[in-house]
Amino acid sequence: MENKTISTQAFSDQRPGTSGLRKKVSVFQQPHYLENFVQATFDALGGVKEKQLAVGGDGRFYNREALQTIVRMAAGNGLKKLVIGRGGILSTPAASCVIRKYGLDGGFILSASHNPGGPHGDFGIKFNTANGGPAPEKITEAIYQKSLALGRYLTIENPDIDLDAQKHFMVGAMMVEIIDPVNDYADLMMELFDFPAIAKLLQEKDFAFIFDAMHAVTGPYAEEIFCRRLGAAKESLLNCAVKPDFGGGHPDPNLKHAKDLVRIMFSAKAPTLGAASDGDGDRNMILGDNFFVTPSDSVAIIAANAHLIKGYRNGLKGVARSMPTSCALDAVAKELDIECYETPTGWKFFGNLLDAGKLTICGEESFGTSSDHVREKDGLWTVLFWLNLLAVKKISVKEIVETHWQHFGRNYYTRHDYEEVESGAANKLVNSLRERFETLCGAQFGLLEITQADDFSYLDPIDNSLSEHQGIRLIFKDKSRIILRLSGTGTSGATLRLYFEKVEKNPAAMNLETQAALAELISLADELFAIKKITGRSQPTVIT
Ligand code: G16
Repeated sequence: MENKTISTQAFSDQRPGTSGLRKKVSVFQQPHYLENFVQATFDALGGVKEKQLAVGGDGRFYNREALQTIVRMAAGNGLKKLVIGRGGILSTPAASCVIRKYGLDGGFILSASHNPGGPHGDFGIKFNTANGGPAPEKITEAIYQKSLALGRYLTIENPDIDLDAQKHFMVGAMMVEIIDPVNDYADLMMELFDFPAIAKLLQEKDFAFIFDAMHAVTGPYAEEIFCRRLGAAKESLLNCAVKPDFGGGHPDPNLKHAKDLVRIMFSAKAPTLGAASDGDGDRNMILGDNFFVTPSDSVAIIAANAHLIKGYRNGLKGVARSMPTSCALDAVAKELDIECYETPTGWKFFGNLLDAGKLTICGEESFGTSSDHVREKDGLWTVLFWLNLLAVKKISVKEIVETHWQHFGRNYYTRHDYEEVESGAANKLVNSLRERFETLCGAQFGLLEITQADDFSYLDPIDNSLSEHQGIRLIFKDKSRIILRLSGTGTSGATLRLYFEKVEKNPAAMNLETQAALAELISLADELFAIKKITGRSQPTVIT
């Protein structure tokens, strides 16, 4: 087994986005592209000699090939030990769990999350640190800087390893351990939730549950947790075979892409709870019988009811949401008399607060919720939380949400995405708004008065790092908000995200259709941002 130093040329486009480096598969298949990023990461860590890392992915196309490359490079760089999920599989929350449980120095997760897979789809790689969470900006920036100057990478000559048997072996001087990708994570879930109560609920005649794994990574996790450990019927699970192209689907658990589940949940014989998860298992969608739970409400309801759930009986240290997420969580924090932190979009921004013991629950509008049990958002954790809550409350999902609104008020909320917009046009739109903050502040449009127009920036209270330009905010006198930002996870052109929120405290006005309730704000945004004129688009691509 010969150590090799391979000469390479730097690529200029390896700056990680909101969550790791995501590109078309064909970009990753270019000679040296993946190798350069992996070497830049090792170099940014100051080398990996004596370190122990994990690696696994969401099973998408190129997962196994990339993993073999990482094995050879890890050995070539002198890594002490590499822990691999059997079959190359580790969901994002399971990777976080494994890194924490075994005290590893970090790990690679091979995933482009909810982006489509297959040879013409997307691939991605992200690095998580020893706390199990996404590398913070100072590390991702260091990786990028290393990638710009890279002239060589280290590897060894070694045949592909067998990824499918659970065992220990050596690759050169590096120890490899292939672990069951599901067990550690499933054990952790059993510590947090009342499995006997959920198992009992699943057997009740008038209760039905359905989970859609969307042919992505949560299939084997769902089979182990819901069927083997909780006794759910096999028929409760949809699309559990992990497929490299996600069965041709788009593994994003929202009303547009989780089609099979949505059809069932919005039918005459809908089950009590329906849920779906994304490519790498960190996102979730929660549906009741003919009812959609908006993710911003889900995290608020989770926080408000956490004291009823085994792992959270001792109360919450604090909560956090990303800036575009609705302020429903803030109302809960106020009543619980705990801090609610507002961070930029990206799970990595919760990491410091979680590590400092300031937070228990956090969530984002982008279908992400989790707690301090790992350092990633966690799709199945959220589904188990809702199952456990239903077992305690014995009312429907809709009743849980409506009771919450009656108590805390309803934050009407929607996100409009304009995908694959020409990048120049998207930047023009954002920049022209930035130039108008002064005139917008104080402007009146009908009954709507803008009291704040700015660009969100975040000073991390733990390490004092400053993150600027994290989204444009128009905040109105009645606390309504319009937020505009560019996505950091797309792979073609730019994705414009517009977020609309209106707070309703009048119990008699809480049952409007969401788009109708927000219609005034939506048409104001059309007018103020000149979306059609600048981008040529008259409709959003996706509404959630
Ligand atoms: C990632 C991040 C999330 C973020 C989401 C959307 O999720 O982990 O924190 O909210 O992207 O980001 P953007 O609006 O920039 O596209 P995932 O599930 O794609 O890893």
